[in-house]
Amino acid sequence: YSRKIESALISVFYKDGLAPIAKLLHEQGVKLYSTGGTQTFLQNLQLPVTAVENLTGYPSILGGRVKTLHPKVFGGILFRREEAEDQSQVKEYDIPSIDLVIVDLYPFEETLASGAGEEDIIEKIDIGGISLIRGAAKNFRDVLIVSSRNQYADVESLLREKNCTTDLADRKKFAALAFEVTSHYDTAIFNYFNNEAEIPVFKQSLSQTKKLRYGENPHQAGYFHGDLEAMFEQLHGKELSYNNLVDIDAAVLLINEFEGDKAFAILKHTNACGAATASTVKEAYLKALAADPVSAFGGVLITNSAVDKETAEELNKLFFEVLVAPSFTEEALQILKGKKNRILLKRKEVALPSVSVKTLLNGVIRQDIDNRTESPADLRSVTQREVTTEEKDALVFAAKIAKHTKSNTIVLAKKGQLLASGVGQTSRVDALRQAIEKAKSFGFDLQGAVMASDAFFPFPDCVEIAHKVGIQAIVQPGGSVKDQDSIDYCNSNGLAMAFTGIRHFKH
Ligand code: 93A
Repeated sequence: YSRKIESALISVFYKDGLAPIAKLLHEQGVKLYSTGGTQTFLQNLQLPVTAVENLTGYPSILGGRVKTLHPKVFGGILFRREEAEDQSQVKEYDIPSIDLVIVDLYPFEETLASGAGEEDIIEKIDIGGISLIRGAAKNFRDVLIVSSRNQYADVESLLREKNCTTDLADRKKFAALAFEVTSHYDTAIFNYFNNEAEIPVFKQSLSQTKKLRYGENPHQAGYFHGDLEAMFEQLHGKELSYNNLVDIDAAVLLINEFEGDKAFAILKHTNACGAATASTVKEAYLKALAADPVSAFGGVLITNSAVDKETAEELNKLFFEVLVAPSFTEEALQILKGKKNRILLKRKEVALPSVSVKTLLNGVIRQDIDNRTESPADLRSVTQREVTTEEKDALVFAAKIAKHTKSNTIVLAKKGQLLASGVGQTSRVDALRQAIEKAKSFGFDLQGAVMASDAFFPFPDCVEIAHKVGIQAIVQPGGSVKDQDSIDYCNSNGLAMAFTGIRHFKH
């Protein structure tokens, strides 16, 4: 299966690096066919070359869209050299043999990356070139394919060494490389067309990069890709850090749950250590702070209402990292600007993405944002004692916080106030124990408190423990095979429990 190359078709987008191999072919007596720009390039090297138009009898037409797509070209590449019928047909139609094809495709990906418009991008979808590659690779028994300028050096030394003769293994190796090139090329085109797979936030994010002082820790480099100024106006304080951004994101998503109520939340490491609703922002803040004044130190604070002077005076007593609010009164700003580093962000009204993305293994996972929020109507009483209207409000409040707390979580609350939560525990019982202990340590009486869980109770242990500390109403998604055990316990002890049917894992 040794083959001597007698003729070659060369059609390359980028001409650099082509000269040595073209000269070698000429020296070895190989007849050269070529397309427009490549032909000019070869002629400038003083190499004799036949225009592919002379072969086909057609000029390059449709602005170059059709230049090599012709039976004389593809017949010359694809005919089986040892098949009698193929031989007689190429003779009949006067099709010359093409033993080597060198193609470097239109740069589709490069054009796309350059930010070119759709028309330019579409024109860079190579049709003839990719067909030449596929045809020559398919006929590797007889034809050698060079499918990228990256292969010039290898192929040149091969041809030099063997005086333009190749054996089957060489040709098959280059055929494999060719299909790698074509599949990569078509995948890029597919990705461009496949809007489903597009990540709109990503597209926008890639356009702006901000180097952060560091990542999660000082020995990690950190960057933010996106437009922070579209989201916030920084009114005061030091530069936002990586961890600030992570917490602010969690804070924004949490506070968005409390539309309509004046709400305040304090976050540490993405979890709320305080959250409350009230008739004034000051009251909401004080209720949020009361849940855990220890954790609030250095926290990220957020409210959905204007920060006024009275609230600012209270806030000023706390050391905190960041405060996010839709607006600040002048007097409030005067007070809060008293501390140099304190970051004050005025939040603008912008829509948030509907997907979240995170790197994982050697890829990226993407999901829809968890945009299901419980309302009183979602709560379905499953116990003999139905949850009261007042309990419903407290349960919905607690469920909203549970949704934004790291799993496994249990949230304990009284109407409009987070009392304590267990966060990121490996069992739900641990989360509940943590929450109870914490609430008690900050002086809360859990009599009449309510409990929310991010996921179902696999056993009745949680309701038992909750009951023992005075919790009266419970909300959870439901769906465990042992749901009935928890329901039975509630029924025997006068507790009310509601199912939502909506699980809120957060990892
Ligand atoms: O527009 S095409 O898809 N139509 C063709 O028939 C065709 N034949 C070769 N593009 C075609 N090519 C490509 O032209 C090659 O893949 C190469 O990238 C380029 C070389 O054109 P020129 O020699 O005119 O610079």
